[in-house]
Amino acid sequence: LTLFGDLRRAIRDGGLVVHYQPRVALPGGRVLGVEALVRWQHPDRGLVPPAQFIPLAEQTGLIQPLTEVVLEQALAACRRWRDRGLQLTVSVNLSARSLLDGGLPHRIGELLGRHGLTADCLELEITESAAMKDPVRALEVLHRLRDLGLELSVDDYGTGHASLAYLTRLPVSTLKIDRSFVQTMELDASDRTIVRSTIDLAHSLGLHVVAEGVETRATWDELGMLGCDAAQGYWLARPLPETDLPACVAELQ
Ligand code: G
Ligand code: G
Ligand code: NA
Repeated sequence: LTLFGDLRRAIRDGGLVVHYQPRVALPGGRVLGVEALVRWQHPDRGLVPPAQFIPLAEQTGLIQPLTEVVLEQALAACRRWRDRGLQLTVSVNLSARSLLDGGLPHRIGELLGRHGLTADCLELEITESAAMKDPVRALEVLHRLRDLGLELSVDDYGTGHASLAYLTRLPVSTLKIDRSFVQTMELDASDRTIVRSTIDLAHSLGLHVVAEGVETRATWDELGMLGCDAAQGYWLARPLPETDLPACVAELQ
């Protein structure tokens, strides 16, 4: 209960910070964009990881104001990077509840306008399981987001339980392979097979494919050989504060 009150206050009073992890093109190493990942700097508990407060926010209705804070910070950062000549697309994670929020497309349109950004600056990441909570309603909201001109991606691919039939109906342009397969693909033949077939599946469906959780040079090289389009992971860059991004991008190119 006290965590709920603390989280509500953090959302209201600027206690949440957003870090950004580069998404890097294979094989060249160009930085295509960044994923926004929220962190909570708690006054007593220190840095609370999202796995501990996103579920709470979802259960209590705080996810809507939390998502707005993340979108606001991410678009403000995108604006400032652009003003310095850095063209980065920012990807924001949407939770299941946000997928059912019929007012979200309109509010995102307003936010983009207020920051003087076009829709191609923003991508939204959804999970299959979030969409499956209410597949019909989720499709409707996703189509309206797509109509705004946003890019949409399926996150944590391979861990959900959406049918391929439903997946092909989602108006997304990118599949992100869950890091549980990528991290172990050098050691585990079946994980390597899952990664390889997901890359092939994505390309057969005309989608881009991003591997998450690249922790070694060997994994990066292997993904390049398998034709993966882009990657994220600690081997490339950790999630970083906004102001560290320009130097990190310069180093990666
Ligand atoms: O950055 P980290 O590994 O701690 O993130 C853990 C989980 O929290 C990830 O699964 C990520 O998708 C989720 N997450 C991070 N930021 C956000 C956010 O702004 N909104 C939502 N809904 N989930 C987020
Ligand atoms: O899939 P999702 O967007 O929820 O995952 C993002 C989470 O993964 C974040 O918590 C981020 O900090 C974490 N992450 C990013 N790169 C790596 C990596 O290479 N290894 C591990 N273990 N976690 C990573
Ligand atoms: Na994500």
